[in-house]
Amino acid sequence: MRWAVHLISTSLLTARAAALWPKPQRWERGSGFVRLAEGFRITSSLNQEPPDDLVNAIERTLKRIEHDWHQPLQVGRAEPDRLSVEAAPVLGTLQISLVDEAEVHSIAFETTRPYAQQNEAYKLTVSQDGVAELRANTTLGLLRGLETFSQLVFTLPESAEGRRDHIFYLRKVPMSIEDWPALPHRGFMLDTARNFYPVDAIDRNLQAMSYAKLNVFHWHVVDSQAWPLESATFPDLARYGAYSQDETYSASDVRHVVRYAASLGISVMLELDMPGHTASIASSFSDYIACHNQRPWSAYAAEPPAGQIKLGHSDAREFAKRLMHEAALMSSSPLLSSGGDEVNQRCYLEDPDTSAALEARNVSLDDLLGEFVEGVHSAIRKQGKTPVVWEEMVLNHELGLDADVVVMVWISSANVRAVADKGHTIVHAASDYFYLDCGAGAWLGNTPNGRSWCDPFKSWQKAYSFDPYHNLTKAQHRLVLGGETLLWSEQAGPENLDSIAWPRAAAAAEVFWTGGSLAEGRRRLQEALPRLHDWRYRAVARGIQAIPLQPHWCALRPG
Ligand code: CP6
Repeated sequence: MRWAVHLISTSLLTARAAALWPKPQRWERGSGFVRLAEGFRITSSLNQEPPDDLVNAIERTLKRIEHDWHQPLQVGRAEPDRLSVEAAPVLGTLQISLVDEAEVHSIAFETTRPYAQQNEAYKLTVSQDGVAELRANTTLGLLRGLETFSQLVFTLPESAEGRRDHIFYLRKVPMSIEDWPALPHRGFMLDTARNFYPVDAIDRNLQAMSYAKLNVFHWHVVDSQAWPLESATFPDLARYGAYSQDETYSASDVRHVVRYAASLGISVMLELDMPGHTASIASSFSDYIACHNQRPWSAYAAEPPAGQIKLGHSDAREFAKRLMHEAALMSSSPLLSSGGDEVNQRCYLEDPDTSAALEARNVSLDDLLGEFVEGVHSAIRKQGKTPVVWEEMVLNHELGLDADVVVMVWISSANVRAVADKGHTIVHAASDYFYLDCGAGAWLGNTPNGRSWCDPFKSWQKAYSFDPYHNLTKAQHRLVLGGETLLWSEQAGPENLDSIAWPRAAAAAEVFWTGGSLAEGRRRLQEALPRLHDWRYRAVARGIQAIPLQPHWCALRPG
């Protein structure tokens, strides 16, 4: 009897793959397993003291292994065979090393480099002779490898005799992983202006991002409804523009977020969306804002309240440049966004200041807009950063922006080609794949049938089916920098952040890490589901209220 059980459970153990998310580029697997030694350690074989943030990452990984308490997805309620795991070879250490020790930098420093100089690649091997090895070119690569290692560890359920002592084990050994991201920009955009998110919610989201190897926190921090960002240069902005004085981000809050993100290998890309989406500036600097609160709002803005920075107003221009300068000093990403979406023409044409400037100088509205954007971008470049804009800045206006300006394509994935044809670097942010909800559409129900154009609810499968190179020529592939999942917050806040974002945002994370397309067969939906289901359980164990993808025990795969 015991013999029969042994056979069945061994086949269970070996039949089911180890689950990693995102999937590594190269992943060779054996069919054995190893048990973690009681005193399992992660050791550095660097000749020098590892940077503090790497030491912290190692300690976090060890804690995570103990706390995940993760059992593999199982068919029915059958248990893996405890005896065979107990008898498996023991893994005593994970040894980490850098390929070249000439330049050892903190993880935080690595996240601030231009993308061409960022390196997240790593190699991880687990043998049955007691040692696992993790090697990378950078501490950032080591961090990614530590995340991978933590996802390889499973915990044996309590035995039939009710024994609850921990046994941690790795399956599919010997294993060799060689991994690197297909694309350098893998982001999550959070809008903290429509509803406020306390810093602890942002921290939690950063953690979830790191579990999926996302590396950019795109912080859409202010908008027309509220200005929660405290500025040292213009303190009145948040004093009068925030929802309340309890709902602001102080300089030290921002420093905390930037530092915490950096420790997780995430850079913070701030966005100060302008000149549209800026009505909240009118609470403190009303002279700088055109068409503030003008009605009907739908004639003057994409969503209420209306208000845009006056393009021809020299003080307003100087104000915008100084703000952007301050944002550059606060943030860590090599990129900084000046927004530029949904600029409303009528707002400007009916504004006395702007129309006077147009007439006096005999220039077009796009001329003024171009001067405004150039001014703001020069402030960004002076700090060594690259400007980012929403697609309208190159598709709907003739501004003559430099080719190095990064363009976020959001209105439709169909617009990617037009942006590439203009030679701009692209970040995918298409509402038809990567919007977690439909922003103002979800709030105002802005069509006669009550639906917005980006309905319906998009499943994780929808994001997963995206091909980053769709409709681009081979020569244009180099223009694709990456992509983001976006959470607009007209109908989101800390209460539903986890459940609206996770695990859906992890699907996009794998698209941009692993690359390829469903058509090519590099990624497959059927193969992905059990791995993503597994990732979701780990996320829950780690404190993220991610929603289920299927029934707990369902062993069926679609198709
Ligand atoms: N706010 C800002 C928004 C949106 C954008 N910018 C938005 C537009 C359409 C949809 C969802 C969100 N709410 N500042 C567009 C980039 Cl469907």
